[in-house]
Amino acid sequence: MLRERAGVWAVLGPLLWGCGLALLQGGMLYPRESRSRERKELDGLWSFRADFSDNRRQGFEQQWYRAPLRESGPTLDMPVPSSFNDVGQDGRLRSFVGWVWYEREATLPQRWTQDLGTRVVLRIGSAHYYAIVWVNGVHVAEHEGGHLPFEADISKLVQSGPLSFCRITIAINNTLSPYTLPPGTILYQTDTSKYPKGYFVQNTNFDFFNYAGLHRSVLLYTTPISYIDDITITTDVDRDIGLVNYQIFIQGSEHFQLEVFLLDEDGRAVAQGTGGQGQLQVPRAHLWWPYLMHEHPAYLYSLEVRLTAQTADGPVSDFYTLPVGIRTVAVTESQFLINGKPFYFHGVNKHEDADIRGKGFDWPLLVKDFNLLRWLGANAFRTSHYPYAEEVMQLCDRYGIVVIDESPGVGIALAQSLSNMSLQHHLEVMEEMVRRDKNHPAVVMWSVANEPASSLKPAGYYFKTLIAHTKALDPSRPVTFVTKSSYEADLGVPYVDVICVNSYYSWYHDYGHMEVIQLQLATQFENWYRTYQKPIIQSEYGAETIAGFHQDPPLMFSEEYQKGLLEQYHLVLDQKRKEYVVGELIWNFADFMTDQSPQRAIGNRKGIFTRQRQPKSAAFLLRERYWKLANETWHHQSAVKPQCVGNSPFTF
Ligand code: BDP
Repeated sequence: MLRERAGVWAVLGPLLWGCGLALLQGGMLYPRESRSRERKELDGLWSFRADFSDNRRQGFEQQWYRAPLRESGPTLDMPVPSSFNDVGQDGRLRSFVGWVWYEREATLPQRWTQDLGTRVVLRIGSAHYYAIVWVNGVHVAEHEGGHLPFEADISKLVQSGPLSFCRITIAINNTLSPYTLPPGTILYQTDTSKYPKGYFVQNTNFDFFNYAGLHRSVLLYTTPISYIDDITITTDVDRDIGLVNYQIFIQGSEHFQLEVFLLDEDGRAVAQGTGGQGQLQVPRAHLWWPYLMHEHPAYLYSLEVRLTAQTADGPVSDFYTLPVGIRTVAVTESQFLINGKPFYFHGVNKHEDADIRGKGFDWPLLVKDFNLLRWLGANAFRTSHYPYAEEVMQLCDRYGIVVIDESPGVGIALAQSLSNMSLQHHLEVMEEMVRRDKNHPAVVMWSVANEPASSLKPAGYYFKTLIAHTKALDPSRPVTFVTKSSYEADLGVPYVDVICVNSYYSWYHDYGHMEVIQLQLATQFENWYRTYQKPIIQSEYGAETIAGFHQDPPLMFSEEYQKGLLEQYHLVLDQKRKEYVVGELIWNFADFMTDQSPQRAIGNRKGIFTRQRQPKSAAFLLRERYWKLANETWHHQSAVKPQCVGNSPFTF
């Protein structure tokens, strides 16, 4: 079997993949407008074609990027951002594996094409999975992996001729290999009595649909040619003084001055500094507190960075403003501390997933989800099982929703996917992820993987190296991965700061027998804690539930069974959270799409909300629980405590 797979890769590999990745360089600041920066979103309809040729290489053989896509064959209208899978009526496209081609023309403001002091950057928020980008037929970027942004400086191309528009072509391949994140395998079926010639399927070991396409905005933005390339913020607190450590990287000039101002929410400067690095001190600082932990959660200052650089053509200025939350995070033997106070994660696991758009970013959906989270009294979520859109992280900062930020390290099931080649890619993905999300106060912990085969022999070295690397990239946050292995067999958990455990008692085991949950769950916690003396989060638990199915006494798949199962978990969580359990995250916030299988009735139905975001009975149960927990963990001096009243998320 393994040999067969390797053989497949020898054939498909060169056919499907481009050249290697460049080493990670520079910053990946979110593109914000400022006095010196403009942005232009390219959302909307793009031209699209899937390459259905047998080897999926026709697009390269015929160089579809050289001329407008419509000239090399028929095209479809494809919305961006969106997955391409569910918008059409062609079943072949839904399950397509291989290269798809996107193209769009953008008209540029004259200043962008004529002012040589302007730097024009093309930024792709997420292309799943491998992307190659051309502008006016010229190769400008290549990127491996969905979920994370990448950029290309296209100034020279757009400033070299009389054209006021540019043609952007993006070829994307959703093929997964044992060495990608997430991993997958292509299985060729060669028995011609059962399968047509050349028949293959893509298999994965993760439980969500492998949606693909341009999932987030593609945009153009400008900076001056000397510009603020990256900012790194860490914060600390000394009595009532907030400490903001900053480090700023500049590109395009070696001679420059930097000024930084920290503004409070009323726009008043509360501290200022100069130079590329330093510490700002904020007396009587407003700390960034999680939602439901403080009367004024999620206080955000603004760090205004002003650059004046000397260039051959004279002085150049660049301005960038970054939201900053002052807070601390620490882990003890049995507690997770935010600003020195014990924090209990009561929240959810999510997916980027919805009808029609698949994993495509969508503002109404995002706002609805945050309204539901606050209605629920959830103070946290995990970005299961990949980094979410930057706009999601920004809302978490603004609302005080705490995030366990997870990498796409999901479905690592084969020994091959724990090889050095996989590890190397995983280290690079962690670099990209930390680089993108390091400044979000809402992010309190990195999760490097979900349910890997952590009891296989190579897992020890793999996770030791991966976690050490992540800590070196960001010494200010704890690191974990989510396990489903047993406490005796797991070779990665020795290296984590917090143990995150998934378990599905009375669902995947002893199904139908809720009476075993309390004993099995208590044993699970006791074994892990006795072995490691580290705080534990129940990072997944839940039951498949078809909204509207009712059975009393409860039967599996009914709303009553989901509620009953949750209640059994809560009894044990209520004992153990007095000791060392520091959180509970339900699986899942909402129903979501998966591959087809006899276990999945049009997707995974473990949501407490349907895929259309309507509540099942369990949502009301959790809502009552989360608001009660919020009340218990309220740290503010004021006597006013959070209450869950009516439908308002703001009930103070
Ligand atoms: C867990 C996985 C999650 C699945 C869930 C389930 O982490 O991705 O969707 O099981 O089976 O093991 O519902």
